[in-house]
Amino acid sequence: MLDQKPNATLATTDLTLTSDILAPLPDELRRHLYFTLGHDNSKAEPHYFYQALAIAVRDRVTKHWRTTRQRFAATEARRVHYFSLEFLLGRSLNNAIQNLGLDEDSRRALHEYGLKLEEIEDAEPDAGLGNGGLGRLAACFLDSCANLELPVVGYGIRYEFGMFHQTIRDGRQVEGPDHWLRDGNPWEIERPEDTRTIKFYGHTQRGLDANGKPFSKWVGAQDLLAVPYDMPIPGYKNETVNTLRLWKAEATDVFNLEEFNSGNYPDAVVQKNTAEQISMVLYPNDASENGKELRLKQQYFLVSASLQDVLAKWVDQHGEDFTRFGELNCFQLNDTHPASAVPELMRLLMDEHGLDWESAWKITSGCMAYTNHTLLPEALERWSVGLFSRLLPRLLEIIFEINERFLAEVAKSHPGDMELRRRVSLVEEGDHPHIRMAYLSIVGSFSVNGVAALHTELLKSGLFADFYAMWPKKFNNKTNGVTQRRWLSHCNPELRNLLYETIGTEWESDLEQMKKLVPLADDAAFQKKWATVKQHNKKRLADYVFENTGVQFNTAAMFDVQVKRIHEYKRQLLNVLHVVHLYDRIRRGDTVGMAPRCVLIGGKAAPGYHVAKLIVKLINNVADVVNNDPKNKDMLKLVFFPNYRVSSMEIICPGTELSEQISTAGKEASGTGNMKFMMNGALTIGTLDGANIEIREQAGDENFFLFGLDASGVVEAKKTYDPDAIIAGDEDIRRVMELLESGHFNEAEPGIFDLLTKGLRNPQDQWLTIADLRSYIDAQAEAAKVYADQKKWNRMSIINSATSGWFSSDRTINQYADEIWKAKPLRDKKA
Ligand code: T68
Repeated sequence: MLDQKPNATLATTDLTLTSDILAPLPDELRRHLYFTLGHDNSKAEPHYFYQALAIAVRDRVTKHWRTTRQRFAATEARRVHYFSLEFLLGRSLNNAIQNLGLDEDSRRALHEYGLKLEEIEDAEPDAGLGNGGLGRLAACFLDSCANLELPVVGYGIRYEFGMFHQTIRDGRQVEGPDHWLRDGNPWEIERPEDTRTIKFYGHTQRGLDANGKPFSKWVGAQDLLAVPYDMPIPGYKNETVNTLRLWKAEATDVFNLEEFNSGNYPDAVVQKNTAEQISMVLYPNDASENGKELRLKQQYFLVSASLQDVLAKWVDQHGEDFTRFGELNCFQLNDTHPASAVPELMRLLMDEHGLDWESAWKITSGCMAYTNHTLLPEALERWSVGLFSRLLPRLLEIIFEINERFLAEVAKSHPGDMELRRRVSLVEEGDHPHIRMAYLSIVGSFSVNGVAALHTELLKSGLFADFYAMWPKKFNNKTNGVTQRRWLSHCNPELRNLLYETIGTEWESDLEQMKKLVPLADDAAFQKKWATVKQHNKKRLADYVFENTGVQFNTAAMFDVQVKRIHEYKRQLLNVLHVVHLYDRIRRGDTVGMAPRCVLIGGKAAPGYHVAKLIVKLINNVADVVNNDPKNKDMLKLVFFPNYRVSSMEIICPGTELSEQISTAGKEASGTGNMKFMMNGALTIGTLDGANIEIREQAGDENFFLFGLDASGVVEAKKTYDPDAIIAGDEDIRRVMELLESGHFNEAEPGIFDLLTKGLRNPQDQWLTIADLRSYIDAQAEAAKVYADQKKWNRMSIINSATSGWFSSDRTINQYADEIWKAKPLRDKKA
């Protein structure tokens, strides 16, 4: 441990300084409204109040941000750098208010203007810098790292346009731009002094150095700049504020003087635009790679800027001695998107810092760790060798050498096994050879993890079996989690208060404390309070649904919700088939045992994913018919919720009673929405897939509505799958298909859903929707039966919340820190 004295003194002086400058929050709000923003009366739009309050709160965050940096700088602990192309943060104001304990002050400050905190918070645009689970996981992880006081920095891209804005026109998804930075972002601070230069294109040049050793140099490249913007990540009431560093791309010269002097003004500015394209927009594909040059540029841009950042700080502190670099740094790669970190760190260590291959490899492969998030083959990244050699010629050279050395090792350990060498090669041979980014990540890392127990087992036995056989110790599981600060405490204030009065406040930092609710599951008085909270949250959700869709939900009905990206494997179609089945029963007057239901489906489809977009259209068409059928007297409602995002989940999840987690077994790596619903007391209807399995283990089999084939059942069933036979043999299913195929839901547009119905009947249908439908309908009927017995339902609901402790991202991050990162929390020794 270094001597902390000089820094401690500095920190104290600074603290006094900043707390002297900051006036009480109401005064700060007024000051920012007047001086910073130029408004001084209560008629200013909520947006200005949001800005003023955000700046006032941010100033208070800044104080701890500075002391956290100093604290980290003063110790020699292992640093973790979390590399991710996505951070789906959502809103920041409430998070900061909550974590700094400024709720009352903020309310008081706004009260003077007759305003409510909730209205003001609504003016903040979501930071939608991610597609779905993977990006939101990164955001939950940062929250937990700050809560646990771990020295972790997030590195990402400051996309000018985040996840697209979804509207529904004639039942179809229409994409619009998400210009979230238009009104400025009070949560970021530009740090131009840490700008880095990034290279693209050019070629390599080989030669011999003064000692006769061969070297290769990257020459003739085009340069552009990476400018960092830092966002504060406040820990929960612990005076720790970590950093998320997001890079913006800029041209080296905003203005090309040569072009200008030759009279070509427009071309002189073009360079700026080409450079800035790199951080312009988030790719909206959540589960398929698309091979676009700009995407590879984004990946390398993030990786190179971040690694240079870490190395520059290292050199500042340690000079050119890298002996302990591997021991004191760890890079966690969020999927393969930042996988070029492996060859890039090699390049920087060798070409910029003079290390030899062996030393550079020892460091690199000792400090990279890779998380896999998918088993879907279409999502596995492969980059064409041609593109790589044009864009990143020196990196390709390094990848080839990594591969050569790796295959030589394989040849030694498995002499004569050419087939194995072909299978594990980082280069997929063929007319158009490709680099396999997952294999590059495995070979270049000391740790490879999946995100739920089943997922990790499937990686080991399937996708990565050859590598598992070679390096069994590299592979480990880290079941995902979510932060209870946002996904329970913040989004469900009534439940939070009930928990405060019942089990205290410790659960906010230790979710296992929820277990204390178990003995209360059958307590009539507690059940009543529990049910009242849920009822209020359902009312809030019903109002929200009405505002956004014009459809009125009956709060006495069961709220049945599926929100997530639209994808065939997630089987929103299965959900629709069940709704059609209920509708069919209502039309036939067969409503015995049926619970009134309001079904909500929401999520975005990748703009180029035709089938997913057609599913959105089907949901909307079915909703239209069902909601307007005179026979359906409030027994059944269906809505498609538009523009589903982090801030809508904050209202949707507390009001949900039944959580739909119905993917084809073996396809959903983990799921994290399932965990948020569980915490908030929803019951899950689900398959044995991803983290559902662990949810059922924690809650107990009797508190989970299970249906469908398991992962091995899916593999088996595919061999003899005959959906036509199943349809013909089951009267309910036959009627559902009949309604769909007769054009009942698309009278004005005949045939538009044929692709979907034909897909369902296709024996090659990968998602086995028809195979699971009977079992799903039965499990839904069971859920309806239990719902009629509210005492039983409430008991199950309480048990679900009470046993959700395992799904806190604090638990997940503790496991990453102990088992992968070997990182320790830096406790503030308050003098
Ligand atoms: C999700 N993956 C998994 N990918 O589907 C989900 N992909 O089961 C898991 O819970 C979650 O990751 C967290 O581990 C994604 O969300 C993407 O968003 C994505 C984005 C770009 C390219 C590929």
